[in-house]
Amino acid sequence: MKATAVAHANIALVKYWGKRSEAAILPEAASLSIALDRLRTTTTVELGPAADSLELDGAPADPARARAVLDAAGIHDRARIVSRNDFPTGAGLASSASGFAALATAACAAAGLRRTPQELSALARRGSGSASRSVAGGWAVWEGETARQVLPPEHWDLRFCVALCAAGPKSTGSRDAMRISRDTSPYHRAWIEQCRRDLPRALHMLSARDLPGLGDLAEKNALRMHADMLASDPPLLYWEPATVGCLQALRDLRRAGTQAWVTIDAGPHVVAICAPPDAKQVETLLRGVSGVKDVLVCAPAGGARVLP
Ligand code: 2P0
Repeated sequence: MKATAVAHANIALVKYWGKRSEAAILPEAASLSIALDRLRTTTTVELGPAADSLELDGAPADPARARAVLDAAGIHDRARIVSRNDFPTGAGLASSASGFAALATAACAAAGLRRTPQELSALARRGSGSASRSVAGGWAVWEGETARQVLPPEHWDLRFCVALCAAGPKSTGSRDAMRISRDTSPYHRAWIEQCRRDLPRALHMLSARDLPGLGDLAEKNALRMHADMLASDPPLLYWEPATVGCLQALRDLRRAGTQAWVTIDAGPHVVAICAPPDAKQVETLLRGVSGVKDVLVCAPAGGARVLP
């Protein structure tokens, strides 16, 4: 009645920003991501206590969303859940993706339920949409109810340099923010149509390991998502001065001949995408940008798994 699982956060190159069903957490458009090795969550689930409890990095937290995942799995025993992130917490890094992926995987193992990766992905989605992609790991596509690994992490050894551009948690959570964009942004339909055009092109470039092609597509996809956010009412501005500093530094680096592109999630942090030989140069550059607190250099990782 007790099991531990690990899962990695992921960064999307074609983003998920908009739901066609809020109740079921179904995306309007399919998305593509890569799991990141240094952004890892370890979660232990023990079934049988008198009440649900959740401990996140040593502090008590609300277990309501975790309960939604357990209910969807048909697990009605109460659960003691202990979750730990290997990366700075409260920094606005995507810990819900790795967290719910590890939770769904550990909970089913604790209950003795044998679930396919597709089924686990659909379960994790009930906690957080992007968690469906962290169950799959590697290069993952989330479409509809589940995500699947389209290529393994070994397919392409890239580096993802995560520049931490602010200390605290973000102002508006993704769930509320996505609803605001869908309901108020005049660009939202165009954004969703852009994602539908971007995904097949991104998959083609991924399979060909075309870094300039995929990097350029991912950067434009992220900036267009932020255009949709900025056009929302109230406007969703996630950037800090350091975010813009990183964007400009990388643009200048690229003009000087180094191949590096940028993506940004619903937060201030900048993720630079580059080939392994360029990672040191990119890391050093980002560390020199005013306001950058740290840089985590990540490689592709696999999916969620139960620890022995
Ligand atoms: C993504 N994000 O594709 C996009 C890009 C943020 C920006 O998935 O409401 O925490 O739980 O499904 O998964 C963050 O949203 O939102 C996210 P819910 P989630 O990675």
